[in-house]
Amino acid sequence: MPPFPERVFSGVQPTGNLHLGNYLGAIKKFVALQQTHECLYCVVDMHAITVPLPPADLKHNIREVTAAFIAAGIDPQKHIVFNQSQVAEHAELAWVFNCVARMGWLNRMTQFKDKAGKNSENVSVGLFAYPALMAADILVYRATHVPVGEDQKQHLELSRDIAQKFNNDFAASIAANGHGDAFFPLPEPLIQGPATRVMSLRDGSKKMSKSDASDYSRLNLSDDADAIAQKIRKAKTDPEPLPSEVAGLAGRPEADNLVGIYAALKGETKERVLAQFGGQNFSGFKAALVDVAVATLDPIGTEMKRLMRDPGHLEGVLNQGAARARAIAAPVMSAVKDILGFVR
Ligand code: AQP
Repeated sequence: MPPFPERVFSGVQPTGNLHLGNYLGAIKKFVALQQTHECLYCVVDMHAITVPLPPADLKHNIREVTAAFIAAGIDPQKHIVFNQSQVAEHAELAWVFNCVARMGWLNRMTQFKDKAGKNSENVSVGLFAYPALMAADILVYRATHVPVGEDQKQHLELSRDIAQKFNNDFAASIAANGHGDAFFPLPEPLIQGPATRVMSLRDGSKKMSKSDASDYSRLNLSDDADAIAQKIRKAKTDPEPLPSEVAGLAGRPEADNLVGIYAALKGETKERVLAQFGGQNFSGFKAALVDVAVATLDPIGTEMKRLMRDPGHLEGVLNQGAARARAIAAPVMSAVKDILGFVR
């Protein structure tokens, strides 16, 4: 396989209620990677319509994710910030990948099973095919690195499988068209740190999620300082004091979650957090957690609200980003068509 130049791609769905899990699992890493990589950050609006979403909400949410990216520290001048539906090559390559991916592969996706639940006959075909579109999002830029939360690990593995199968199935044509022995890189997930899977504040066995009916289950990026403090104070815990070592968090999912959140917000390890707070009860620890959560989230929320008052500016960012994204995606898609044997 040729050495593909390093390029980062990741996306966030505009499905409302952006939360601390999205921030720690993804957006915070997006910001850091800007220092070392060429990055594309995408508001994946075509993924958002795999479930019913009123058009006015979708429009608001697209602007809100864009605002969150910028407020968190993504620089849309240096890197590319855009929405997926403005770059038609995502959908074009997704169709090709629908024809490369196998039913059995998609049938194994746990996120589809979780989201479809008992209703699998009645959900959209798009929800089932979602991981093939995600593979296209990444590979239409031949991106090599993808920062995501733990919940996306299986989808990333599927993206690698699709890239590998395309490279194998069309090996002769890839070589004949001058692309050597592989056309797509096998993208690497970037999933590290103490908060790759932030859990609900109400139930340490459930992922913090936009769609949880309880607003107390998550810290929204748009929450003000009072809401953050109240939600952390009410967060579920257990009666024991905090342990002094990470091993002592086993079987204590709520304690583990809060320690992981604190560590991620402070840029520390869980070991160091427990060296400081081990033996203390939750009330003191929660007060410290409120301070660090407010210090991180309140400025982001305030800046998001300011940016949301100027939708024209946000749309300008997306339009400009889409033009730059298209300039990368179009030649890749043309090459894919040649490799497949389409006449153009
Ligand atoms: N709880 C989480 N902990 C760590 N990372 C998380 N991510 C999501 N939830 C957590 C990461 O955030 C990025 C964007 O996620 P998404 O919007 O594309 O989709 P999602 O994973 O479906 O997010 P939600 O919040 O859980 O939404 P619903 O409720 O609709 O299912 C991804 O990198 C994801 O890993």
